[in-house]
Amino acid sequence: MPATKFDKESIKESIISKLQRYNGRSVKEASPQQIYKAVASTVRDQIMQKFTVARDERKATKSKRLYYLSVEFLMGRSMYCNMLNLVSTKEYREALSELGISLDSVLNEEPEPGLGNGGLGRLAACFLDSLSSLDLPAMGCTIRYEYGLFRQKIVDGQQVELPDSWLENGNVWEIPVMEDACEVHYGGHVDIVEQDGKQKFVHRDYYTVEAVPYDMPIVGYDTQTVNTLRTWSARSKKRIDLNSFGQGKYAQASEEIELAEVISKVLYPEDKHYEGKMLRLKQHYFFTSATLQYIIKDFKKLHGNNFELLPEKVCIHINDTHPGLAIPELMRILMDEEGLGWDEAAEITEKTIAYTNHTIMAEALEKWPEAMVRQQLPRIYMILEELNRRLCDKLWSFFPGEWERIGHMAIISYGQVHMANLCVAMTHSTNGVSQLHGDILKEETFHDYNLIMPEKFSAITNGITHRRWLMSCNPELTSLICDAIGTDWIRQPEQLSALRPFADDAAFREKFAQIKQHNKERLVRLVQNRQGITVDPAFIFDTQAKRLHEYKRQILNALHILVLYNRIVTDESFTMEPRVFFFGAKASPGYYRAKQTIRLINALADLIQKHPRARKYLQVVFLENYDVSTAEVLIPASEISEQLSTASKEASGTGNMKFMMNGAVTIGTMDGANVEMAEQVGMDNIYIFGMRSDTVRDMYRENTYNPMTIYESNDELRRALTQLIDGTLFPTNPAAVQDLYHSLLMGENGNMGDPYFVLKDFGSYSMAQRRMAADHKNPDEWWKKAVINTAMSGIFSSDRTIREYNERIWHLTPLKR
Ligand code: 26Q
Repeated sequence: MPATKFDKESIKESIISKLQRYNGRSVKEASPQQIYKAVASTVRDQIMQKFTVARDERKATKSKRLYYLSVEFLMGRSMYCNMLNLVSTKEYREALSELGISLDSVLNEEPEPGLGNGGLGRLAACFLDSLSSLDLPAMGCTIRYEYGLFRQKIVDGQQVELPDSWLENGNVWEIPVMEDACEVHYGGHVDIVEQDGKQKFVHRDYYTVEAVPYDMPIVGYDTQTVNTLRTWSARSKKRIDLNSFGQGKYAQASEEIELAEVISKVLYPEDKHYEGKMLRLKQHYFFTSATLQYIIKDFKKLHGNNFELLPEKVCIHINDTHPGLAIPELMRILMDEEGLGWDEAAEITEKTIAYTNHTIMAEALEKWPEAMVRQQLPRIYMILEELNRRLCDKLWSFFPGEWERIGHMAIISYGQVHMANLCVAMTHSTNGVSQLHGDILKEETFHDYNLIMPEKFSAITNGITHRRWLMSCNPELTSLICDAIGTDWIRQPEQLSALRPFADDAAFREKFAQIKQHNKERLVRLVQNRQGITVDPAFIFDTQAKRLHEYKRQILNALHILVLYNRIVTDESFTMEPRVFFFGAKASPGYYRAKQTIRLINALADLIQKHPRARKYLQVVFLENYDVSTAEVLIPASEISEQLSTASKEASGTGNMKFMMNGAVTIGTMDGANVEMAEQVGMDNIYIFGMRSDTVRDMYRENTYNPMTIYESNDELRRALTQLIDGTLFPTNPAAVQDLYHSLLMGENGNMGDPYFVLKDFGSYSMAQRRMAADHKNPDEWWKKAVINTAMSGIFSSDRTIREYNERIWHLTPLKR
């Protein structure tokens, strides 16, 4: 079949004809949603043409394929990035404009799939974009949550959560694949029976949930490769039948249906906080088991039963421990369904699966009560037990008699299944997400494993797709860059460094600053339309946008703003360049201190707004419902990027890279990827403050830190802290954030106060702010820094990250272009 063209005229025809056929409307009569759907399905037609070619190519060449398993994929909207990757933005823009439709208004009709909480989920999405753009065969696998991350509203200064029903109007980008539906089994018991002189394990009396896959195409930039994001939806095998209705069994049948379908109902909103919830365990097993069954089915189609070939033809990457049940599930399929022996199955499993760790925070480590796993997944539990027995035997030979050490390294100990230990012990690769994080994994988190299997450990620094986070969200800067250095950087983002000499070019800096101004005006319009808040685009735009967490220290920023406020209010001679502080952050609904921090930021915004002199110099804006689409407007408009985590706590950070790429200058700690950003731009072009990671770790060990000594010696800080509870911020309810206040000063249950060293780092932060404010007064120097930040951001493209994963771990061969 000859390929259909997608030039301007055929795009117009397609849109008109779809509106006619689906809606019986002309362009003029159609609703914005109808127009969105007609445009989106035109883009989809264009993608599908490539999709079939790519699928046939993979089948014909029997190329190795990566399966990237992640409980979150925070994709953001698809339409514009798809047009961009199809190299067709110009054609669509013109076609729509000739039909009298504005592209931007069409783009805003797309609901954002919020199938993730934060960094880990967004990283998975960036990886898919890079995999396709580098022609590497891959499939992303996850859960098709009916409700993604909650939508955030701010009511009376406080966060309120609303459901996110993103599928309400359907999803143009997905296709159900009924022939790949499969069953996932829970509960019941395992019988051991003899068959042909061999032991067989038979799972009985289980209950079944059906897994139905929906595939979403992932186009690469100007390539033939189209990969897939596969999302699994849970369905009951039971259908309501009219007989049961007649027999009065209707209620029971519908209860059973609901029980099954609840598995893919909603994304858990806890970011880095583990709780042993049974439904969550079922979710993890649900998509992992369905994916593994599909992997083996596809493998057998291409390669028959030659399972030694599996590690050569398949790699399974698990994004943190959440899909770690892939390990016993692969063992189960290979042994119970394909008849392999234990040793063979274990060897294949280890060679096929690789693992990335994303956090060292103790409260995020995934552990499951042993009894829960035994009851819900009896066969998986048996395999885990045997894996643990053999592992402990091996550990004993390294550490004879050291029970405690072995207990710490075991898969099952102290009544719990330790997913991180399972992943390190049973995969061939464990990697961290920045150099510093990789070192901490080796020296602390997995210290003893590193002693006996050092070859497994590596660090590959995270990255972001420059297609979404520069080309799509900042088109003006993109054309300025192309005018200056050509277009090679689009395929080889490290070549952005060719821009560096332009930092000394006054005319270039002028244009760079002008583009920032336009992006600031775009954000001003968004804030005005969405929240009715007026922002002056002449102010400096300073942003901290990320999940709300104590270790990320939004409160350090807030306390500093309060100190600035006090200087303005008490000293009539004090002036500063006017600055607006943007915050974007969702708090987990059950995380009390995080919610109090949101309350504090909003109270601070009010306090400043009410003071006639303060509001000339300061403004605080809390952006409601920070999501990918908001980030795409906020980041290009920001001049200062706040990256304040307590050193050692932020494994990498990826928001930091997005700001850098868009020419914001960072103020931050030596944590995560900030360290490598500082290496790239040099200390003159970043504002580094605070304790270093090793000092933080020493302080925890010594356990002698006392925030009260700082409280007593720093007058400005003490005053700001006092204002949290003396009615300055909350005149009618002075105790509103009392718990937060106490957490900064007093320890509890034997823990020290201020566990994230907010007071300890305050002085240093404040000095860095002073230096930055002084430097900003010199525009030539400032814009030079900004340009250098963009120029040196190329190595933080996820294309570089994916190339490294591929060279060191996956060894995939690119498909032919
Ligand atoms: C685990 C078990 C049970 C319940 C919840 C969880 C859970 C959920 C989410 C554990 C961790 C997360 C999220 C982790 C995360 O987003 N980590 C971030 O990963 C980014 C990509 O590597 C890094 O850049 C960030 O530094 C890191 O915080």
